[in-house]
Amino acid sequence: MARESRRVKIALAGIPNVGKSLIFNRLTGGRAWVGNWPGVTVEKKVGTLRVNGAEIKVVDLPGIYSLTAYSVDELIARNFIVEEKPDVVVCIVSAINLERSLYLALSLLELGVNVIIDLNMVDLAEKEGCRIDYKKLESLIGVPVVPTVATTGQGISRLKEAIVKAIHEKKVQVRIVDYGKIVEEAISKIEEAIKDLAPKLAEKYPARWIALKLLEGDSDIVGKVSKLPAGKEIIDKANQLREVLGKKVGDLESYIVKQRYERVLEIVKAVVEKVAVLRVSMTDLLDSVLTHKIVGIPFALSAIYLLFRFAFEVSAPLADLVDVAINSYLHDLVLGIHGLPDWLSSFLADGVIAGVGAVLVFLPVIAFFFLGFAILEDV
Ligand SMILES: Nc1nc2c(ncn2[C@@H]2O[C@H](COP(=O)(O)OP(=O)(O)OP(=O)(O)O)[C@@H](O)[C@H]2O)c(=O)[nH]1
Ligand SMILES: [Mg+2]
Repeated sequence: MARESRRVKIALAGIPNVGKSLIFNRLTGGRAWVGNWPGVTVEKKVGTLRVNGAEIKVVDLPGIYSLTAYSVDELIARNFIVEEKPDVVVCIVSAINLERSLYLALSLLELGVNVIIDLNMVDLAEKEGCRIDYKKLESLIGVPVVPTVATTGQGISRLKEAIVKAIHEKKVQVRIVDYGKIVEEAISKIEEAIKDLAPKLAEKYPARWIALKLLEGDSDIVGKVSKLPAGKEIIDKANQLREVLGKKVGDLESYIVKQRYERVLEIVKAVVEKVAVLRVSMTDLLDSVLTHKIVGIPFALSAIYLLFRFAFEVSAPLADLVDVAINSYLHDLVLGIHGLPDWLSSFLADGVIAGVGAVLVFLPVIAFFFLGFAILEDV
């Protein structure tokens, strides 16, 4: 009876900046109780999702990258999941940071969580020329995947439906990563010891997860197991195996992280499709018309015509000035010099000055022509 009256509860998990707050608001209508997680000053937000007449408690977990014991936020998230056992954890995955997001998703699955994936920011991924085959992702990790755009609300109603469905159809995928034969054998041995010697612990956590954490040397879990009556036996066994494995694969914690990451990369490679970005700018459009081998001809002829008109018309006052200065003023000045023989003044005025003047008159035209040409070239 008590179990039946227990309020259904879901949690939102995700790496920082994945759109968790926006999704929380979209699910709860933005109304939230805000406080702190017990004993720490990390903000805790709780709201209510109302769907199909049901009221579901929504808890916002801190933004985290994995579920280690190294950070307070990660410990908060995993302790909440283990102690409070939310019916569903919505893991918000960033479509533009799939690797880090999926690392967290796999860590949640290994913890035996009933996960659904909210593949958020699909709009940004598409803009970057990246499409994610979410159906394939779904089949590879064995849990539902719902694409969303938190900023516009796209996909949110399907996310709500998926949450309701997942509450009734628990899917667990603790063996999502294969750690290789020798490590898997060690995991199985520790798992058996846990199930035999600490059955209560195995009810709370998946035994495989505890085994993994003992092999990784997770301080929180080592501490918890040590406190149990049969804890020492389990820890001794794990340490023995750690030592043997350490000689074969090197540092076990790094090895385990690396294997998990390789699985993530395998999944990412299988689901990400790079698509050409169709981003036609105004410049591209104009270029394609203006440089077309047939359509471009009238544009080229018009441009040359305008260039000539620009050169002649803009330079006309300057050319006139040069003409007046040389062909009239200078010409008359030389002719007016007293004492010069007629043949010499005529040679200078009508020959040298008129000749140079005829060329100089064109100088402004040429200068403006090149100016116009330079402008055209830059455009
Ligand atoms: N284009 C686009 N932007 C998004 C989407 N989801 C979130 N954002 C933007 O991403 C930024 C982070 O969103 P938040 O909701 O604050 O993310 P968060 O996970 O709560 O971030 P932290 O609490 O800081 O870790 C904001 O600027 C959002 O507008 C999405 O689907 N599409
Ligand atoms: Mg936030």
